[in-house]
Amino acid sequence: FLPQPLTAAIVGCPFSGGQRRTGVDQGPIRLVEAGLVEQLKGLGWNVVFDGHHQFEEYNNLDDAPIGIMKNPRTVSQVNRSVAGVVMNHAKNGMLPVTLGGDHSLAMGTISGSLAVHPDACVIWIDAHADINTIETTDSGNMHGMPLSFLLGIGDKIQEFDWIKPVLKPERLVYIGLRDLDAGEKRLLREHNIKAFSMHEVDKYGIGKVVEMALDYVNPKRDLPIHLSFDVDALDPSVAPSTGTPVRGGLTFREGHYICEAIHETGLLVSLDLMEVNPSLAEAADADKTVAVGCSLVRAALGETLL
Ligand code: B3U
Ligand code: MN
Ligand code: MN
Repeated sequence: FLPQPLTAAIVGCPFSGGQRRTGVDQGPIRLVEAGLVEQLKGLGWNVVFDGHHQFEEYNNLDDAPIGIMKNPRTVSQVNRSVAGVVMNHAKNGMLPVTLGGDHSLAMGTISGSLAVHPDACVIWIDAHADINTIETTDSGNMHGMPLSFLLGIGDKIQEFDWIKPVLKPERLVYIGLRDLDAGEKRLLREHNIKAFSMHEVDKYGIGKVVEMALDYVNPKRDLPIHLSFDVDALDPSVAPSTGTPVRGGLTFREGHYICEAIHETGLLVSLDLMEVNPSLAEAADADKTVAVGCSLVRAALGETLL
């Protein structure tokens, strides 16, 4: 789906308004400082660094909660802008690599990439399902909600009118889940959404799980793929510096295997790496999390072990 020569557009999104903890806005800055742009060039990609988007015009919105959703107007407007940026890169034949920032940003990245690749499937790697609606959310944090907007599930909220329900439930698959709210479990069942939790990773092994996930969402291996990788899918021993770590996660190799296997399909058109928060841990743990973030992106863009 991508023209040669292959070009990646790195979109820095230092945005933290979809959750409570500061510092996740430093994620993209640290990933780029660690040399991600050069590393991808080293793999043979042309790389356009699109800068760190500041979203200044949305910093001082009058933004009272809607229901218990926090910063709703800011989250909405930031994502509207991200959607435009990602869409333009995709239209220009590039592979957008969006660096978060919190995972509410997927409202924008997926809206943008599916505007250009309407039959793309979404592979969502996360400890969490991020599918809460205004009715089900307990925290009000919008990084736990992006998929409900993209799927068009839950009460319509005027402030988010611009988000079209571009994602069909049968085009979404999860890997790595292990911390779902009761309401989210119900939504997955009601909408028949395919998920491979850590239980299935343990049972079948990561190789089989990725194959089953692709068989479900991309049976003929002919649809574009948007990969949305929340670094908290990894075990906290591997990626400690993230806002909501949950024990029992993917190993270093399991996380990389997912990225490598998706690269091998040749179908990847858009990638998110989200929730790297370098301020939450000792410096060494932050460095470790930034380094693993860079290496996941390299694996998804073709780095091999041999
Ligand atoms: N499901 C919970 C917790 C959560 C979701 N995403 C993260 N945490 N990172 C919620 O707040 O919606
Ligand atoms: Mn997430
Ligand atoms: Mn998560």
